[in-house]
Amino acid sequence: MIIAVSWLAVQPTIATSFESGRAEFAVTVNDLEIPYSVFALFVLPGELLSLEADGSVVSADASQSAPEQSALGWRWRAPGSPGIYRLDVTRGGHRIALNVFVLVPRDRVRNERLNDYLIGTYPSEPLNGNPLYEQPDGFIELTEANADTQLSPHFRLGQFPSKQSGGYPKYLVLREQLLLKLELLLEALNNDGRTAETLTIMSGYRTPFYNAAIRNVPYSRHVYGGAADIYVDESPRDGDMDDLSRDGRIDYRDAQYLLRLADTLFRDADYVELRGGMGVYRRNAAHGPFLHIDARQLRARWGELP
Ligand SMILES: [Ca+2]
Ligand SMILES: [Ca+2]
Repeated sequence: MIIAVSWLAVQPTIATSFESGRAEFAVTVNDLEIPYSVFALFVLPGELLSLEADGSVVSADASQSAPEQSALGWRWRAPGSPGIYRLDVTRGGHRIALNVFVLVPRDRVRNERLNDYLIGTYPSEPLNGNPLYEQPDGFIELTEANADTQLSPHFRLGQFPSKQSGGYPKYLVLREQLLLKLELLLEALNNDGRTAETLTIMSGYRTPFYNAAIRNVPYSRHVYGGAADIYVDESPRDGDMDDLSRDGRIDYRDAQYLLRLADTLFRDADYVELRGGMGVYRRNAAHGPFLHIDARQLRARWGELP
């Protein structure tokens, strides 16, 4: 008994147990199933959303148009002005909060800038005619005031902007499928005994301007809001990857650990829509080891593979 007490006494601060943020039910928005208690949607001004939920859909703000229910499900027309709006989906005592970002339309970009923020120029034609590589229809406006807005249970808007210099407002593009992938991977990580509250987004969205400045290929998934370069930085929280592989070293093998975890997870037939690319990167002078992950719907693997 004495031994047990002293063993407890030397335990480091016990991390709070991970909560997945999964809701008691799911809502399907424009064919995308969302199983989380909070999630973001990115829509154009006046866009009509179709929601299927075994519950009620209500506007959190009475000044917004009210969702309408028909035999086909719920429909809601987004407001005409860019901003963040709230829809609540409720069932019994449970709720899914949808943070709806009404985008600033692309036609407001002038001379490669949106307000003063440098966007650059997108390729005029999508890659191989693939609609995933069409110029984005609009941009999320990021301000100091809305940077903490939750996009999903463990990710916030302020984690994703392009790493270029320049003040607020900033503008970015994100795809809901990327957020789903990141949440699922984070949950798998915690289920595998690596307690983490979020993934560190080393690079999320990149403007075409910034992407060209770092000499990346023009059709990078980052410029379409569908990719993130990630690492896990929880213990120690030192701006570098953690020893996920538990071999006493911080190197590309820790990114390989993440790749293996994601590979197993997204092999599941339920996640066929979330298929995509992954690349393992070694440490260099500019960054530590990391994993690139995207939702390009085609399987691709590169870098230092396991
Ligand atoms: Ca670390
Ligand atoms: Ca390691």
